[in-house]
Amino acid sequence: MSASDEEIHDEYPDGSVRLRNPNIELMDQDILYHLALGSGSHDLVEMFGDVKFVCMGGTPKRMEQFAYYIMEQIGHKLPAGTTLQDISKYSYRYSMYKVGPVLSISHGMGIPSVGILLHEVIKLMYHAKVKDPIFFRIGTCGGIGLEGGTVVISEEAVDGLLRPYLELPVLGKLVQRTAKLDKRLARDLKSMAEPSQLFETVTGKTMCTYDFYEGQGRLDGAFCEFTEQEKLEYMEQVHKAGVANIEMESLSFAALTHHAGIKSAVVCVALLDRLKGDQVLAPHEVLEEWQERPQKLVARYIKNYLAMK
Ligand code: R2B
Ligand code: URA
Repeated sequence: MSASDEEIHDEYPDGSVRLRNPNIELMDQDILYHLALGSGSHDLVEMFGDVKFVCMGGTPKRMEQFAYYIMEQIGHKLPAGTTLQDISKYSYRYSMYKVGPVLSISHGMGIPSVGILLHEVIKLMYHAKVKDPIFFRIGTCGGIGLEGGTVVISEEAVDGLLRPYLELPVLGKLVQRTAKLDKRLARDLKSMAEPSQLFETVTGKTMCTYDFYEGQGRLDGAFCEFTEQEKLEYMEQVHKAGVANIEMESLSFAALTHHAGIKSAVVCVALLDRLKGDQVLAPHEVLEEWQERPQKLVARYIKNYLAMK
């Protein structure tokens, strides 16, 4: 199906998650291997039926911190005598925490890692009969012409050739999936950024690459076969095309959520300005505080949403 055909069949009217795979219904059970869950071994409706928000970020630690933070923000109380558990602990791949209607999951680094996770989390939503979930990626990035600490809300994801779709070889042919994010969600998130806040929040296109070093035009990898001048010309070129930041998951995140009919947004904090350098030089404590910024914005959105219910 081409990208334009896809737009026509965009929404599922009842809000259910679209699997687009007739095989799953016919299987006795579906093992979500990398989550250490299964439709036969777990009551997924009972465990996850009340989920509304799925928040993903790179590292297990950050997503555990986010789980505690959102718990405090939405005033969620765990059942007496229980503590927060990593539901996917025995996958030894990803970490997943559930705080009321919020799932907080680590996705690792790069398109392959987030892609595998998304297949399984989308199926999880389907098995759990969740309606209209909203997915967020809260992460880090390199800014282009932006100071470290600036928060970027993605309007659209593009690849290293500025193409707005994910391209994946399937059975020897290239399949293209539009990498669309929800415009309204991005706008609503932007409106959550208070002018009084001590950091800047901007919107722009996000360039998603397959590599942190050469793929992002860094001069400091183990290999570099271009000059600083060539790097800067490329950065200026993508900047002019509307790219505000560079990271490694948004293309798959946008493409797979859109394909499943799920609203999604990407909110990342810039760790450095790529026009000024390549190395992440900010001290550990500063990086820690910066990484809380996308969490704060998304938590505010979730809190507001729940307050209006
Ligand atoms: C941002 O940070 C990671 C690379 O350091 C990668 O996962 C990304 O998108
Ligand atoms: N993550 C990236 O992918 N690139 C950066 O420059 C910083 C964080």
